[in-house]
Amino acid sequence: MGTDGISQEELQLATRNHGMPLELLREPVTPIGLHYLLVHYDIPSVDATSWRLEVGGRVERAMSLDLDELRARPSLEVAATMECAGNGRARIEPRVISQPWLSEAVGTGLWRGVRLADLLDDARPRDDAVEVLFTGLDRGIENEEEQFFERSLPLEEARRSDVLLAYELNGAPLPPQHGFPLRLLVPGWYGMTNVKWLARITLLDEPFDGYQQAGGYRLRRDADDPGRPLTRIFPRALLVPPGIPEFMSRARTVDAGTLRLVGRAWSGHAPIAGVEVSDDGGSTWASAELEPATLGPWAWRGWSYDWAAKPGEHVLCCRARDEAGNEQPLEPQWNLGGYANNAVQRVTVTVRRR
Ligand SMILES: Nc1nc2c(c(=O)[nH]1)N[C@H]1C(S)=C(S)[C@@H](COP(=O)(O)O)O[C@H]1N2
Ligand SMILES: [Mo]
Repeated sequence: MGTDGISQEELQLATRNHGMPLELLREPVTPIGLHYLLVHYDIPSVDATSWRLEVGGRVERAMSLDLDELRARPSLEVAATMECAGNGRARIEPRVISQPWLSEAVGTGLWRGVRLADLLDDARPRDDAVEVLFTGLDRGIENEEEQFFERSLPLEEARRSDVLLAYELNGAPLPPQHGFPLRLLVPGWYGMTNVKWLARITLLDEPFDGYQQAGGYRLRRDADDPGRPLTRIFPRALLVPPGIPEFMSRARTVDAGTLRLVGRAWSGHAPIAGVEVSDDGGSTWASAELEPATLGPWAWRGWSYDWAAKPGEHVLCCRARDEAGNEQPLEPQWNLGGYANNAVQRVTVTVRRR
């Protein structure tokens, strides 16, 4: 990362929006309060008794549901790893100014709610409906445009059987910061897809071209490039930083001997096919052992590797590849928004003699 100090604006974003402390990678499910957080505008104040979800647009039967009516419907729980599309941005050069994530914008939750597909079946989309727009209650100004936070999904994707309107996280009502009383959950897609504080679902007969779809969250070379939209999460592996940290640098110190390195790996494109570990900054690699996918297909996979830690300085790295053939690059790739940087993690470790 560049050595320039970060700007006041980046600091403001970084203190409002926190990452998951990497030691929490030890937990298969991220405790509430330690899941990463990203809020573009303000956390809205929501009165649960007057709140309603409106479903309309290109449907035969518009609907309006309160929280009790939603909770009375059949529900299911999905374990999903969520990651911000901007994760890794602070390691891209030249620097891209926005939320300066290093690699901690991730977490795994047990999300419970109703199937979006069931609700859509009841609302009966018209033949000309092509997209579903999700509108949150939070309002702000971005790119000089006043807006509610809203994003769309192709109708086909919205009808996937694991796409939820979630009202619980880890067995408790959604906390205010994660979208109380209701949020969208699209397992496998980058974080911005999962619209929080959901108020309205609108079936559209043409693609949505609002800011969060047409301006933000696209891989663009420059300001003239319309770019490609970000959708599914590219693979990443992270390791629990071993040993103890130095306060300022967070460089690690461990004792010589056999040390079990553990971490987790995920991809929104396909199941994880393998994880490799390097102790020399990425010159040589060895395979880690994958744990079974006990949390289901949308949650990260645990992995471990028994490292023969020899005295000296080492740079530990890990990298994942998925069954679709996506593999983490060694170096970041620049793009205008600083998105989807899944270059391998590097952890500096000093091994001391016992
Ligand atoms: N209404 C609304 N939904 C939103 C956002 C937002 O600012 N407003 N941020 C999005 C982004 S960019 C991310 S990465 C995820 C973060 O979800 P979390 O804060 O619950 O981890 O929520 C998404 N949903
Ligand atoms: Mo995000």
